[in-house]
Amino acid sequence: MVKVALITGITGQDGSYLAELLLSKGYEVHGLKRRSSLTNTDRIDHLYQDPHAEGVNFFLHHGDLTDSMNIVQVIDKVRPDEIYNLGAMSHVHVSFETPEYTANTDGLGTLRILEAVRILGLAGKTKIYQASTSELYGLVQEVPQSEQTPFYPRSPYAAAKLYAYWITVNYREAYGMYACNGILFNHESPIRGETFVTRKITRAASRIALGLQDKLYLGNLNAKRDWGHAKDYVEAMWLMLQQKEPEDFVIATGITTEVREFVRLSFAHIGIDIEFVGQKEHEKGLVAACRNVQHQLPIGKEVVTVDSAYYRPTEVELLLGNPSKANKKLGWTPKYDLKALVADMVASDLAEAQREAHLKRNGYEVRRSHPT
Ligand code: NDP
Ligand code: GDR
Repeated sequence: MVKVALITGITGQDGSYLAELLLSKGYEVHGLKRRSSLTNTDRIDHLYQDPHAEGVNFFLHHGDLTDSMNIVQVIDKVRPDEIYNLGAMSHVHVSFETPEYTANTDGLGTLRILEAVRILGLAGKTKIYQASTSELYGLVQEVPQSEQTPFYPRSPYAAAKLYAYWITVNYREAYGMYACNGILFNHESPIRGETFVTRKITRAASRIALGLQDKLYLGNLNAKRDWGHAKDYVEAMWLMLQQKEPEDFVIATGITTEVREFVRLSFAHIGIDIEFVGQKEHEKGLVAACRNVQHQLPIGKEVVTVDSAYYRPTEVELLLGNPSKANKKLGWTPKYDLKALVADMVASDLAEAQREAHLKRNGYEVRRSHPT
């Protein structure tokens, strides 16, 4: 029997890698896609199949997590064996500007999925994965953070995800549903959104090295994150739905790194050594050495500047996960370390910057959005 999966957030970073993984395992994959005025399917275009062809096993459905009737209809039509609820307004800083929308999508959206499965009588059939987050830990209560560490959310995003976490636990306990939370720490990749800090850094370092950009503006350089690779993390999502009993799991590498260090590693990978001088909002990153770089940068040039516009009203300073339970029960360990992650992201962003530089040299204007 072919297994059927429904992925919300299929057009996002994790949705794309998870869809690839499930297709490689022989699943029929369905995805919820938002209507947008410009195409939002760049990350999954390589998976597209002509619906008129024989043996199609990849399908997209228009929908939105804020629309209960739509969710009920899609789940009724697909009747999935597994639902991966990855759809969310996932940017922590933006959630301070759109708190109500974030609560509706990230919090109530999860309820809509659970309730749809229940009222459609699929509670005994459909397994549900909820994309929970290390942001739940927020203000440090304990390090490293495990499944037992108390939560203290520090943003509208984290507060919405806290509701989603507990409603998932509640539906599991109240209705015996196979529903579980993956408490995933930060995971990145070459297709990470350009406004998350890692991708903003690898993209800017590549463009600065090729003379396409002058400077990189960042917020809090002291924050520490436990960064892994999204490819490893979608494996863990799948494993969580293949167990006998539904349980919640922390997924992390067990190593934490400062934002400042991620900057250093990314530039160094390209051949630019950075020296940080000054403190807090006056801190700057200056070129200390420049090797094998196409666009030679003068020593002492300021390439990183702190801009307090990127500070958050409340910050999560330190995340460090303890993945022992996932190591033991799921047999999960990450294949990528931070160095390999940086190498993968920089290689991809350098290639993109080279394409951009080539077009520019030949007189073509490259219209790109400028991430903040
Ligand atoms: P992305 O921001 O890359 O993708 C989010 C996805 O959700 C996109 O497909 C987006 O659609 C979709 N979406 C947003 N709002 C709605 C809505 N109202 N209805 C339906 N779909 C919607 O996130 P990631 O892939 O990085 O993360 C996946 C999930 O995991 C998210 O829930 C995130 O909060 C959570 N998470 C992520 C971590 C990480 O480090 N990446 C760590 C822990 C948890 P569109 O493309 O149209 O914008
Ligand atoms: P995060 O990721 O908030 O951890 O949420 P992000 O990459 O946005 O920030 C990480 C840390 O870097 C600091 N920072 C900056 N962040 C951004 N975006 N832009 C900047 O210029 C900048 N300068 C410094 C931030 O203050 C923060 O401390 C991600 C998302 O994927 C969530 O959906 C997910 O739940 C968590 O990871 C785990």
